[in-house]
Amino acid sequence: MLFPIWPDEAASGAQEVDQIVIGLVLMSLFFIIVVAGPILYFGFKYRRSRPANRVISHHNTWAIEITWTLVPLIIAVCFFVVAASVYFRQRHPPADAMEIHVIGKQWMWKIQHPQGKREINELHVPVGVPIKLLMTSQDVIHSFYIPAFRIKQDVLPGRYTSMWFVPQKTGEYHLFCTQYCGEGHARMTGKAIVLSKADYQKWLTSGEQSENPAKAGAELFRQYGCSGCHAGSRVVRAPSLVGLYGSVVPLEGNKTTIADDQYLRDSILLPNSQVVAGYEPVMPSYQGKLSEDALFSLIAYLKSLGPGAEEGGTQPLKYSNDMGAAQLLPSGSKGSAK
Ligand SMILES: [Cu+2]
Repeated sequence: MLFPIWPDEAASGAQEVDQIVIGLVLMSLFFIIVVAGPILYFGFKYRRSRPANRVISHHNTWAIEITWTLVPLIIAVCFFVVAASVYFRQRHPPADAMEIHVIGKQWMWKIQHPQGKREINELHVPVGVPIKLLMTSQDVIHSFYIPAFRIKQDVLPGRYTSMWFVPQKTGEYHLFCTQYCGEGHARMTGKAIVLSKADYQKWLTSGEQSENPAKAGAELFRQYGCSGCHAGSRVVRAPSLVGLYGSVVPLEGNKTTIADDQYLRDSILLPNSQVVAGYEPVMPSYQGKLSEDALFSLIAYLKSLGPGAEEGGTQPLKYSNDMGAAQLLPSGSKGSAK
């Protein structure tokens, strides 16, 4: 069993995180010595039994006071700037990152790759490719943590959270849930497996295959009657969903919002919470009717409806249906980038 004191640095950003941690420990050690050292020294020097000059000094001490205020301040601000820039980078995935869906539940991790392949408690990823995890929980709060990648993010019911990384070293690494989520919490572990690009392609096409999420979503879109209002021969006036993802949506009351994953999710489950300007709040809620999995698929389908795609899916859609596995890899991929 792997139990390293200091886990591998197996992903982008891991080194920077370690440098910050080491820097903070060294800085703390320095100040412990600077503060505790003189305490011990003066404690010894001026202890009651020793002859010492105990006359109170009236020297001007402003220089030393300014120094011990400014020096720690400058050090702290430097740490803040460096750590904030690392944090900022870790919060903003590149646009071409490969998106993998993660659903936490008591007590396992269900994972689906963009090509459709599913796995449980294992996360296979290709080395050197930016990976974005889009995560949610179907019951309580969990937290997805891969120590070797130095990333951790809470996984919440009713909400999407995400994180991203570039795996940099092939191998197997621990995967933990780090929020106490019930009796089986300690068993909610798994493995992150970093493969070479070729091995990842091989792994993707091996074993049981599932439909890719966008394609499954297109079927759900028809099955649940979404297309009745949002596409084709509309019976009810509803906004078109083509090119919606990532766009700015005008809302009632002169407000706007960005059509991100959370917006699409809320629009399906809580349609009256954000009504598009100029439309009636007539859409029924699908709360309780769609699994987290189905929601991911529907949203993947909506994302695939880029500008210029056929509405309603009567034509081959712009989603990467039947895409060659090679096209899943952003680097070197010739697939149609957005
Ligand atoms: Cu958990």
